[in-house]
Amino acid sequence: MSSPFLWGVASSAFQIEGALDEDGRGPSVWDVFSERPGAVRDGHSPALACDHYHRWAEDVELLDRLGVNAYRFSLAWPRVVPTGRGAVNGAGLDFYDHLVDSLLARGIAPVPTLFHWDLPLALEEAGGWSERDTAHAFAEYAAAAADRLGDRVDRWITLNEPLVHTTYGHALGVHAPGRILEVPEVMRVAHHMLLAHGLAAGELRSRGLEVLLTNNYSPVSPATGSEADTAAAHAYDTLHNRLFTDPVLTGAYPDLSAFGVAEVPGVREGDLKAVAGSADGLGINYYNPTVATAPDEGSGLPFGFGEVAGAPVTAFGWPVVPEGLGRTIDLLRGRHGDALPPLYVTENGCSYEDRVSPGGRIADPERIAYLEGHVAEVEAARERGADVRGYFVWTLTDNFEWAEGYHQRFGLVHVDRATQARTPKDSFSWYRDLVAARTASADA
Ligand code: GBH
Repeated sequence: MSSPFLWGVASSAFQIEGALDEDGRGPSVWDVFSERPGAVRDGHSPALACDHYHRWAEDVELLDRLGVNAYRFSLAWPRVVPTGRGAVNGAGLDFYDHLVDSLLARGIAPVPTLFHWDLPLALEEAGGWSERDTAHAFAEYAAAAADRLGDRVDRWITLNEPLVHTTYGHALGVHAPGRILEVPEVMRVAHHMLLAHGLAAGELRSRGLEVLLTNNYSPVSPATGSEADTAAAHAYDTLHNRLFTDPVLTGAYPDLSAFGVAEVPGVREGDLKAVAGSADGLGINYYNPTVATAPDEGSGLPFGFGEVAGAPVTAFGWPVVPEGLGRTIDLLRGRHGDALPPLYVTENGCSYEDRVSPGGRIADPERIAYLEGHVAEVEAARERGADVRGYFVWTLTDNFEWAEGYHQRFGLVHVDRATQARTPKDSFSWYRDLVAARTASADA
């Protein structure tokens, strides 16, 4: 019997857990970055987040009510290895151990991500992702996590969106660790993250486990047919859709000359071998497509951003274009053919302002329309022959949205910031019904 299509939701440790000082967790880059004045909108603190560390059983109940057969969450590296390298914190692993058991008892497949941006601070203080050692530390942490949970969890995601962590965290400085490096040094960070993925994949596979890498993808069009806009779109595509994908599928970096990089710094003999063929599946995080324009003068980037014409936007200002998800899947298939492993949509979702009605009901028709459109794209792509094996909504509960603090609400479940009360939105019932219908027809 082939395994069933995964219908799930996704979350990440730092965005929901809180309890930053409990049971031996060490500090992460986000703990300190979020305290920098101006780093997080209105100075919102991640200290409590959704208090999931204490309310996880209630959140698993919500998953049960939702009827999903998979849950993507992340392990906090600083809980498992508080100083990044060396001693493993058993109490940190206990938390995920209980979570996994509780999910399995309800027929929900746990899909853990090992790194969703919360690097142990001690590693950052030793140079972070600029240091090759960080990749080795990650592989050791992956091994420790797999040794504890691998008897019950067979599918693992190594990194979440290494591109966002690389660029937002090390080039733009708007995410932790808040560094602003020159382009070649940014590429060194990228390489060490890819190497980390490759080394961790080796550890996981040697234990008989399946390895996924999750990237954010965005299909891009030039604003006009001009040569300059076309070159800009090409550069954006290389960065977003190839930098963290081509080496994993083909063992080679794409041409980075648009970024003034002839050779990626830090690449040693054997590195690309460790990375080539290192994914049994690719995770796609898709939110919106991009329109590229020639860069503004002195921008330092080989592209600028245009408007996605005619599309409504979410509260975050992101255009809503479901077809972009189908386009993304087709782009990867067209580009990589037989080298493309099975695909999983590991994140898809949108933020909207609350509309709490007097009875306490939360109507979010825009979210339902967004998800409906994107699910239809996944199903149409499968009919065209794409091997897509899962779809995960970002996210279960409204949570700490990085530099936006609690301003962007992506949840199927509303969280009252003052009381932590969870209230399922209309989209929760809509998704529950969809999952029930799809899983029933799969059983038939
Ligand atoms: C993901 O990142 C993260 O994995 C997750 O932690 C986060 O909470 C979630 O998405 C929601 O943000 O400028 O209009 O072209 C998302 C990565 C990068 C997707 C920026 C949208 C640009 C929108 N995002 N991107 S736009």
